[in-house]
Amino acid sequence: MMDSIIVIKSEFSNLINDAENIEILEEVRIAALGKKGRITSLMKNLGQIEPEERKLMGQNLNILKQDITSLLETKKVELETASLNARLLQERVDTTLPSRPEELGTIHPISQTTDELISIFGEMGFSVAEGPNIEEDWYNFTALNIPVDHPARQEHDTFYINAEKDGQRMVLRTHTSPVQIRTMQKHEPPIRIIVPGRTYRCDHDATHSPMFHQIEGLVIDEATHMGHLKGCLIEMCRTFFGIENLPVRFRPSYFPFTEPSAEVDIGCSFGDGILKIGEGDDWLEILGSGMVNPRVLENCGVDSQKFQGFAFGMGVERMAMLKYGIPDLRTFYDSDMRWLKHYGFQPLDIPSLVGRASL
Ligand code: 2NL
Repeated sequence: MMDSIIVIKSEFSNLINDAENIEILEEVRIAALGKKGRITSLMKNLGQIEPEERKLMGQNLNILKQDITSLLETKKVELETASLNARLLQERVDTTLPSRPEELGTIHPISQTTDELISIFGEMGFSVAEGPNIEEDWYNFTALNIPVDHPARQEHDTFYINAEKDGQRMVLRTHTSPVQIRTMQKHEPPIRIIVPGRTYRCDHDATHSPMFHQIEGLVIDEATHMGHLKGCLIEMCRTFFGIENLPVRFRPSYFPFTEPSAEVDIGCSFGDGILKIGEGDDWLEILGSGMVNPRVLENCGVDSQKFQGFAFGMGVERMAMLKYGIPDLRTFYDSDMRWLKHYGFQPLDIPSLVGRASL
């Protein structure tokens, strides 16, 4: 019996010694000390041996169990340390490696141009107002003195929505003016806001997109007059295009919501089919404007005997195309990465404002 204990000890010692990993070591433990393990079985069988041998045998088996347990424990720590060291070696971070190249996006010319115009008007004391893209007919047309039979109200110009509010069909706003109407209803003059945003018209060809962007402006106060309109828009044109003496011309026009109305042109040349802004004796239309029609003021609950003001509107795509030489309107909405790389901007790059004394 004692012989077999010595053999068992040496067998398991060798197995423990040779175990290459934790899994093999666990198998060895089960073979020795598991429920049906060799040492466990011997201990279970103690009762069947002669009482005079049993005591000594019991003591020796206990010592064997302790020895094997302690060998297993030592080997386990050794294997765990080795495997941790191997992992640490393998997963070591090489901080000298160059970083992987990251594709950086750019600011879309529409966002850039909108931000530039907001900055320019912001300096003049305007705040930004926004409103819903889906509008009630009253805010988009009626309040603006656009008659029921006006061509703009026709199905082929306006997207009518399959929804009604107070018996009125809803529309996708055809201009950002409804936001000015809402502002006048809500706030007492003085008002000085610009309204950038998406607008929609049922029109799609080389020079029209069913969705496009506008910036409109509205100033209402007790003594606002045409001189303020002219000064404000001349300043905006010259700052936006970065040309100090840019010729700006006001040409009589008509809008139902303004009286009098004026279209604003800037000086340019078209020689050899190439457009140059700020030189030559041609003119280029860039925005519409006028003194707010008193009917519109009254529609919004503003006392037209006490208050008057001016308004204007421009297309952001058109302003961007003229300033940045983008030839085709449709490319704005293609999400073509090469186009965005070429025409896009880096954050905080607002060229028309760089170098101005006040910034
Ligand atoms: C254009 C012309 C314009 C307005 C927009 C406006 C808004 C209110 C009252 C009066 Cl609430 N007017 N907006 C006025 C004149 C012209 O836009 O050609 N836009 C691209």
